[in-house]
Amino acid sequence: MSWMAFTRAVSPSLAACELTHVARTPIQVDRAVAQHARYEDALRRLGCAVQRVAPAPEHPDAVFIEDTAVVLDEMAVITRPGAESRRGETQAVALALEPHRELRAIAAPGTLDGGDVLVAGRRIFVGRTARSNDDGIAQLAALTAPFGYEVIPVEVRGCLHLKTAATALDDGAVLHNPMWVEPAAFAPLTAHAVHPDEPMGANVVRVGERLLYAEAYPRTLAAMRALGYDVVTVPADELAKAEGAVTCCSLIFRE
Ligand code: CIR
Repeated sequence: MSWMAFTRAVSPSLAACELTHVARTPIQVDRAVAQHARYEDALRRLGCAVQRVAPAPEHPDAVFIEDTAVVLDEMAVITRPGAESRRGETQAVALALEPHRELRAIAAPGTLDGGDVLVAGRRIFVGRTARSNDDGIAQLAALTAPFGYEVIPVEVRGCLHLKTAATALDDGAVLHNPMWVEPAAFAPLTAHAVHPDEPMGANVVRVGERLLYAEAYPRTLAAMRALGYDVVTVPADELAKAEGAVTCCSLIFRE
């Protein structure tokens, strides 16, 4: 078994990105491009074959490819992003995924962002947010139920996506920020909290047993390592100015 990571180039128009909970500050696109390249290198070091989907320079948020699809072992679901400005991002991702998975799609009036979809084993936790509505969540549940997945809606408050508030460390544990999501929502999984000084630190990429994390959250990093997790870090602060975290920049799946 091998791992594949789809990524997408940082658009020159990144500074015109959607922003919801993050104040707009100047974004240095060159710096974001350099951080993105280091992120791709780190994915390779974790064992992923990295493939870039065709760039979409007209879409400021295209680098955040995670939002455009939910890729499971058995199939993939092309999303219908909650932000209208992002709907044109999905077509090229569907084309790139087609050789790898059978595809399904979320249809109007459903909306779903991949950033709201947290898969842990056969459980799929989905954030109810401004980006993902009940219709989109119900469609995802109907599409994945035949493969034995259970979709569990989760209330999220104060941040963009469920995965801003919580991500999986393994199939039995999540890292979360209790300000934005109730740890009980993930029961029976163990919920570890971020360090209170690092509210944006709940987003971690998982490649099998190994984790990729932003270097900006050293206290939470130390806690993860103390729990025995194997974590590599990358700089990601320029992409964070566009309200994107590490999971947002890839679609990772088994080949
Ligand atoms: C947006 O608001 O859509 C982008 N500026 C950030 C998307 C981040 N994606 C993610 O968390 N999965």
